Amino acid sequence: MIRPLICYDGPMAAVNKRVPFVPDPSQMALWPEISGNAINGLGERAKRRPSPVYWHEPDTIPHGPLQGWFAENYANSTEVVAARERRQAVIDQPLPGVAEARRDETPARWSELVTQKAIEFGADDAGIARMDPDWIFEGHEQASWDFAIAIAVSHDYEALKTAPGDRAAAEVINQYGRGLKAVRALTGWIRGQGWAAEPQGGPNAGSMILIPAAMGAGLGELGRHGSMIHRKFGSNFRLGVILTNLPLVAHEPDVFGADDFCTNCRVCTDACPPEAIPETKQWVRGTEKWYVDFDRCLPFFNETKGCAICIAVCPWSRPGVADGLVKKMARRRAKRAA
Ligand code: B12
Ligand code: SF4
Ligand code: SF4
Repeated sequence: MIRPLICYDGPMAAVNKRVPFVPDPSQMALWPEISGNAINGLGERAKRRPSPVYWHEPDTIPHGPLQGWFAENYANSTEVVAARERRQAVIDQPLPGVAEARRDETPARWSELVTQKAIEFGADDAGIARMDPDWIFEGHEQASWDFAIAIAVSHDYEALKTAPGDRAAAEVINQYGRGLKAVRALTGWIRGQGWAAEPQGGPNAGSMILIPAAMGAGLGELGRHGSMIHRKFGSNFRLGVILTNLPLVAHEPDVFGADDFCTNCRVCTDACPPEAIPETKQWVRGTEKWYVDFDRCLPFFNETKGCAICIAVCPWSRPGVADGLVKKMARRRAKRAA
């Protein structure tokens, strides 16, 4: 029996999952010997930093040639190409140097100012985490940063729910552009106050993994689909980060019940055409967490201009739903505690 797809009426809703996805042989001819799951540390119980797996310099990673295949497959849509050009214009804007340091504010006041500025510069939400060097990819060097400011920008749901396809792909790139604009403007503002700052946030992986920083900054929880769930935007958002030594006060993680909800929901698992989303948490580099099977996801992702079905079908993503689910999960916690 095919399970119904809840909260989703995009084109893949009609896909019969009994017809297995068969990747394009021209893509698979570039597939390396090593599994991406092995690079990610699937099954490893000891803690270690993440290894670069995708969206790095192509000649430094085994799956690098597949990034070229993705780019060729991506270039046949005018909507997508135009969105990429707009995003590149943001990346090409130079950043200012670091001015003389202002020391007239308290860390609490700087924290208020940076979160206000992030919103003024176009972010939809922002939070602060104490920097953890374990978020830096293996083999990457980074200065010693004290804080990671994480920002979220939501996608337009009407565009995202058409995933996979050109409209959703262009929307993802547009939001990368908006996120980068906010990240770069805030980086410039912090440098203008006299403190070092560096932008992170795509479209390539950069030097760090963004999700644990954003979780630490209170932007949400990790969902079964391997992306984060925010209490307002659900899974329907992108992340950016600013690393800085500006003295700040870190926020608390925001645990509102998304992880708990995922335990009894399998909408993304059922909707993923290559069946890349396992039913249970897995051990990965010393943490038991939700995990997406890289070797299953990537071929479909590459052939569908970035897929995104899993974040589109997630019940938390539909506008107006997340608030009610937050309340429902709070009631469930209260009942369990009674
Ligand atoms: C490489 C990459 C991919 C690769 C491979 C991902 C993978 N899981 O192996 C591919 C191309 C398949 C991919 C697909 C997608 N991606 Co992607 N991806 C990245 C990128 C650039 C690096 C992540 C990475 O190297 N993962 C490999 C290893 C580290 O994965 P992992 O161990 O399973 O860890 C994952 C999570 O568990 C979490 N994480 C890492 N360490 C830890 C530690 C702890 C304690 C916890 C709890 C979690 C956690 O982050 C990892 C995210 O992949 C990040 C941006 C960044 N710099 O972080 C975006 C990013 C994770 N992707 C994102 C998204 C949205 C997607 C897609 C939905 C595509 C789309 N069109 O938007 C799909 C989702 C499917 C999936 N597989 O996750 C967003 C997530 C936003 C959100 N709401 O959380 C990010 C943050 C980009 C951004 N700037 O917003 N992605
Ligand atoms: S992005 Fe990957 S994990 Fe998500 S639905 Fe598509 S193939 Fe599945
Ligand atoms: S679709 Fe369901 S299981 Fe998947 S991430 Fe969203 S809430 Fe969790």
